[in-house]
Amino acid sequence: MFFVLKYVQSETCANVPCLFIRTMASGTALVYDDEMTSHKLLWEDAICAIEIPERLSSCYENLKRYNLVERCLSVPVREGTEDEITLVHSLDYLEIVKTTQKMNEEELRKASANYDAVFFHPTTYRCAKLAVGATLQLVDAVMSGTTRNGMALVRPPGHHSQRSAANGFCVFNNVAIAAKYAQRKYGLQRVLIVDWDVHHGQGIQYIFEEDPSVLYFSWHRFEHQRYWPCLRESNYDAVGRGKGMGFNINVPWNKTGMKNSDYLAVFLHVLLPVAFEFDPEVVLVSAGYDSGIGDPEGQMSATPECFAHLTHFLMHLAKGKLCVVLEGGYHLRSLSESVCMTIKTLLGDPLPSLSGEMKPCLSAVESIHDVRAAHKSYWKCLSHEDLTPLKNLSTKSCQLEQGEAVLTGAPLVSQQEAGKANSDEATKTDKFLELHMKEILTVEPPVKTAVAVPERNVNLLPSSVQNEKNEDIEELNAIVREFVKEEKALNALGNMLAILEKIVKKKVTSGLVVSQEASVSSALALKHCHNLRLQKVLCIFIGDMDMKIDLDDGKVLLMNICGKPSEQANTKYNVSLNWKEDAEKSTFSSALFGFILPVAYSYQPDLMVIVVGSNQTLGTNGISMLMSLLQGLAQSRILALIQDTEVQLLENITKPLMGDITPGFGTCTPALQENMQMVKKLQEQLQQEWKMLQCSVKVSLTER
Ligand code: Q9C
Ligand code: ZN
Repeated sequence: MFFVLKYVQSETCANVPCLFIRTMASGTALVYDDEMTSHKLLWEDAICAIEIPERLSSCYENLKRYNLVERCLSVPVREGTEDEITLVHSLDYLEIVKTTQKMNEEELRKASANYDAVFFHPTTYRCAKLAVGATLQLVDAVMSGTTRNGMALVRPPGHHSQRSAANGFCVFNNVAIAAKYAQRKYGLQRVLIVDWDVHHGQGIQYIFEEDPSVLYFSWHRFEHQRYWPCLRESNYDAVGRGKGMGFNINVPWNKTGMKNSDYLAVFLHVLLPVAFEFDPEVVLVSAGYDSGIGDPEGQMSATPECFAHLTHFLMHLAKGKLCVVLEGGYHLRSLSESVCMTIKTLLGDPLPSLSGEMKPCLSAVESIHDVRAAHKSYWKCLSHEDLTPLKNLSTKSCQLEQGEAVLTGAPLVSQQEAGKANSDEATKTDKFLELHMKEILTVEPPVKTAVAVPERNVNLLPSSVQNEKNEDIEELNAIVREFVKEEKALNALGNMLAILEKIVKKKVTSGLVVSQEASVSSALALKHCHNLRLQKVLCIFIGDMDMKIDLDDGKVLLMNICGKPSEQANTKYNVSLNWKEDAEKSTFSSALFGFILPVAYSYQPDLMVIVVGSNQTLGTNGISMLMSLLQGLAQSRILALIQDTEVQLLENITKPLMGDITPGFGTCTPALQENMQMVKKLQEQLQQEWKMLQCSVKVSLTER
């Protein structure tokens, strides 16, 4: 690696204090009551046997083990009222469920048999009311501003239940009721429901199918309609009906074994662009963890930290108002670790890096392609794509042949054999997770953000700052001297290196430096990263970059986002995004989700250096959004360098660094045509190098 500086310009040396900012208090509600463990299966039933009380208690135990319970605001449960339940369900159905309280086992069996995959217990009615009430308590805590976000751990789950029917372990539709309740009580116009359970929440789909005020997203194991509940309307072409067209998004998984990169690809290329365009006022998650590794139902491979990343993305919508509600999840260890990752993320802890190969599988890319094609005419963010659905839906692969048996994916072996194979599988996952969690959960730095800014800019920083002295500044100044041969900027650059070392030594998570010459500072920072033997550094330079970096060894990936087109051709490790300033102040989300994040996640950096130079073209919103969403990478290790002429952006950069997620990004008007074209061209150029860019099958089919 080798740097050429075009020029080195020096200014007077400002007195640069080094300040430290501690983590801000976070507000995460936890709604839980062990009374919801009383609902249980009283007879033998192979299908329902997995929905056990320990699903709830093991989550809570694991939260205690990680000291997460004490960090949350404990919110008591209550019963959902009849008025609340009938926001979604018929009175007749409510009365039927009510009658199960007084039934004997024989009667309970009979009542259960009226529905598909459901069991009633004498306490089911009470628990189902608590599950509704717990969810509404969470909505109240978040909507009233008592907490920023939170999670409700509930049983029975809700997303399969329908207006007049229980279904798939679900009695009352907790999340659907919550959406209606939030709209009524808080006058909301737009609610987003994200259903990451591995099953299709057909109950939620039916309830909001014609309602454009509720955007419902679900991914689900589908296997060309062979997987339960085997519904035609679970496919990607069910986009909503009437006024609700475009507001129902189904992503069918046609293969099992979907992994972190497949889930990430769907978020980046389908959910997030649409969700940011929709601009919800609250986000509700139907959080089933049967989409996680080891689950006997889902048969997928997503590891617990994947749920941290999914949560993190959603925390940036709706000014952070995020309510996560438990649905399925049947491998106890996988479920409870994933729940802990979700709550840690809600609390604002740095995220573990997403593990595994960052390349979506062909089947996932096909599903993504189909969903994007199906929704192209409803969402501006997809409208520029030249997408046609891959298959004519009337063809064989998507429909069951007449008389064809419905297979659930289980091999044709005896129940006993299958049971043994399942428990072997479960033990294997237990062992894997034991090790995996030790690997990904590293000790967190005691300080969140270190700052070096000139005295005159301190007032631009949030108030909770703390002074700290730099040791070893002389030693570092020697390195600076070697690099710039100038005395004036010595202390400023020395301080920058001190902060960089603190990040690498995990004494702080991130750093912020105001610099007189951003190009010089960043070149020096990258050189020092090299000295410190960092393997992968992602450098995003925003604005005019007055340095030339010769990169070829993959240790630095440079993206320059600027208004002027670059004369240099793009290469794998040196990319120029020519982003034109936009009078409409349109968001930058097409570049962010369509290019920057896919490339960054493909690269999996150990550290990020984010530089804001002069003439940046992203605007304050664009910069905030970029800084916020990059926090999911490199365990939030970011060194931010800001040209001193751009200090008005200090707040937009510092707040995301500190994990302050409250600012909204505003409405997402479509980007300029030329910006859209630029992103598309880059995607095409680099999708063989950075596989997370792949979201369409036309180019990649043969070359993969
Ligand atoms: N052959 C939830 O995860 N499986 N419900 C039925 C029939 C039912 C899942 C299999 C799975 C229900 C909330
Ligand atoms: Zn499920």
